[in-house]
Amino acid sequence: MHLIVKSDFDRFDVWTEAFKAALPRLGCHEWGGAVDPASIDYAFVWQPGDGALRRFPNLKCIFSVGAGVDHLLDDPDLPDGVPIVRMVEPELTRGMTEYVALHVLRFHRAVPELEAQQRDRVWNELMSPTAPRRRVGFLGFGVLGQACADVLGAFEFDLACWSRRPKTTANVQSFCGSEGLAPFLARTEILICLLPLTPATENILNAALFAGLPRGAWLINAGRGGHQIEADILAALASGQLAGAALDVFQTEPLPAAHPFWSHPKVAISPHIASVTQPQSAAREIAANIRRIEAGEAPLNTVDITAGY
Ligand code: NDP
Ligand code: OXD
Repeated sequence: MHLIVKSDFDRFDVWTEAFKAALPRLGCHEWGGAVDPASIDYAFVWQPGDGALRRFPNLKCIFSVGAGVDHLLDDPDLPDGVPIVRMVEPELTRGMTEYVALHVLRFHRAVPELEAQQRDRVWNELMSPTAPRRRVGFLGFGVLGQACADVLGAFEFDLACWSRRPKTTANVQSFCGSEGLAPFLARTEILICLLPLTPATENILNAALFAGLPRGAWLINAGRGGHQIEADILAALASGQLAGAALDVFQTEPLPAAHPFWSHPKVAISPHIASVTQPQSAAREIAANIRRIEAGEAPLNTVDITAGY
């Protein structure tokens, strides 16, 4: 069994070690190295490039390094009929819960304003409500959104979600479909985007959506830069419709040095590291899926190519 690896984030030797521990009989090959393409059974890739996976005629499965698969599905020349598995692994999920909890608490407890006051030596007793009176909403309520809701639920935030299909999670009000979006937005003070990037969700974070939020809402986007119209975020911050934004993803990455977000006092930037796939735990999940495939079973966490995620 042979796996070709193109990760971009971690060194090839880190992944080889992790795969060796998880599935010793799996041969690992570095992308771009000398290998017979016909010998490759599995691909583990991030942004392989258009048509690149077609070079491997005997692929049984493509594993995405990331949870998002837009980097694969935008290839017009993907091999036909090969299942794609997105990344679902416990440490990636944990990392996202940390990022989301950090920024929800930061906005909820007015940390940006308190830091500005400290800089100016201002003693102004800013009051925040407690969590049950803060309305937090998730755009996208899949693996990551649900794990974040579990963590925020421990504080008893008032939670809601918007997804394609209805959810029945305890203590999370469910909205779905286009008719559910307006009522979801109207009740959401802190909006968290954890959607996949698909034709249906591209540019969803736009002026019309911000206008549907209560005035002075906060935005957290850890989905994809393609979800956000950046000029609309800047306009909503200028008008006060948005009070602040925490952005981990951008239309262009790396964020260009001249972009106004860099120096914006109401924007917290991170360089697409809200959460990162961790080799040891990810290799265990991939090994489990390879064992399933080798036993004639369907892999878990496959992508619905028609839905785009
Ligand atoms: P899932 O596939 O588990 O969840 C996706 C959610 O989005 C589901 O609730 C789905 O609805 C909903 N959704 C999809 N399309 C629509 C639509 N048209 N209208 C309404 N809801 C929709 O994904 P994950 O939670 O694992 O990951 C989400 C995204 O997070 C990834 O695709 C990736 O882009 C991003 N990500 C970013 C990282 C970072 O570091 N910034 C790290 C990891 C992921 P339903 O439940 O009904 O299917
Ligand atoms: C992911 C990402 O999709 O890192 O996992 O963005």
